[in-house]
Amino acid sequence: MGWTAATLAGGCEVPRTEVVVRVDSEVSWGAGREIQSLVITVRRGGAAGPLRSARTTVLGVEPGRLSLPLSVGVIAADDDETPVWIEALGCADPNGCAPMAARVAQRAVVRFTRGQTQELPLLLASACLGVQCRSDERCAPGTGVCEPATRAQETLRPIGDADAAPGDVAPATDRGAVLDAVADAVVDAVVDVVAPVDRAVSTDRGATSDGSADAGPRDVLPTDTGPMDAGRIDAGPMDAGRVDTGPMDTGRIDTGPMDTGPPDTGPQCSAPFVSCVGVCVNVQSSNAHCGGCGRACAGGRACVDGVCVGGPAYTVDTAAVITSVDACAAPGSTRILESVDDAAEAVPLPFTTLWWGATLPTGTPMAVASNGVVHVNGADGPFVRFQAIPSAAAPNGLISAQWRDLYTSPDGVCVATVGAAPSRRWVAQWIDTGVLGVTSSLNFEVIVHEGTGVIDLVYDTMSGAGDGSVGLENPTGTQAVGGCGATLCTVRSNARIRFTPGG
Ligand SMILES: [Ca+2]
Ligand SMILES: [Ca+2]
Repeated sequence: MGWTAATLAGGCEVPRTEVVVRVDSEVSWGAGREIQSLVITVRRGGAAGPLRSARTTVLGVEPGRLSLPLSVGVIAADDDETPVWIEALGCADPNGCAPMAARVAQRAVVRFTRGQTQELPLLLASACLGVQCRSDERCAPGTGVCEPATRAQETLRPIGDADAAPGDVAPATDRGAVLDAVADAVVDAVVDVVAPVDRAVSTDRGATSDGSADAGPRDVLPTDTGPMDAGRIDAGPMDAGRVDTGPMDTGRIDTGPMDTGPPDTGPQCSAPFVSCVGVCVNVQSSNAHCGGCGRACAGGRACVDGVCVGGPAYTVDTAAVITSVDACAAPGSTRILESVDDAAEAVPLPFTTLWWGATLPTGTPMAVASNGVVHVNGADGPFVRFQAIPSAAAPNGLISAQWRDLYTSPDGVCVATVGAAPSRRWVAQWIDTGVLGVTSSLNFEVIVHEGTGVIDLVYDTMSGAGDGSVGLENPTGTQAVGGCGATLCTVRSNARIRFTPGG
């Protein structure tokens, strides 16, 4: 830390090899909001590499909390050849969270460019809410699809090169939050230097007065003296959002005409960004605020040009009264997947129904998997242990009751068709299924209704259940509808979830 502090105080004229991580969020943040804390972890090399730093930051506009966007400098260590793995978790808990419990996460694996300071945007995108990517994957902010975290390299760009701005990402004009940091001091530095009461504006001033070594010409522009706020215009909507978010702004000298607008009632955002619960949100593309604040796209539909499209939406009802079916005792029942780990067996659907807006014809193979999921139009064979939904990675088109690494008991899974046409139900019932490595007994069933496309998930005893993927994934893996307010959750015993098409 001594070295770091000296650098900050004295300024350093030597070009640094550095990545400035700029964490921002489309999801509402702050006390009582969807994201209450941020966990930033930096590792050397990759997801399994040595830990450089990990720090939880409480978010909010109140004293003692920090605002977004938040920038963290990561300086190359002795060897700048080794990439760094960076993870930002948005947590519902103010005390931080584990990756599996994060409301939204973003990751990057990037390489340094020697002698250059580059900015890395890490956006906690609304499209990524509830999306669980692997630790070596990032969530594409526009689509919510998991992809290799190394793709983040394409989003890096040199700081100070305004023309390089792709337009949707704000340049780092607010260098005040950009901190020197070495090795384990990385995130510590954020907390040490950005004092809790410092917020956007005062932080910017700090940078100027610090004479921060690498502050380019744009950095020394006074923040708010010009009527047009010219020094910040190219900072993009998310930067604009920082200007007027809280009480610290009252000390600003805001005499320009552009500042006579709504006084401190929320961020001033440039179209198509709109201030929703204190954050500038692109209402043309935000799934949580589509066409206006709070207008969420249901059922895995996507926000395109301010309208929810895709679908069809499924209505999710967790209060439906659904009677479980004893599939093992039903006439014509078959028992499959006895005492297996990662396997699937395809069973033909005995009737026609609907599936994501299309007809699912009689005879469609329903691949029942030991890992608590049915792959619609799937095949026999080994089966993937776990994936978040949606994920464009195969398999796609899933009814996920409790998808995780399970193994079946000697009782296996019973499959049966009950009732009479045109109201038959196809049932797959897992009996006393175990979670690998956990004392557990999971009993649950998937029920597909004839004709209507209604799908029920019915749970009996779920002893030892942990988080699993729960919900429906569409046939291309681009959309999912979660069964428990999310697509990843721990299901309680006796829960009922009904998915009805066309919600
Ligand atoms: Ca398994
Ligand atoms: Ca998939």
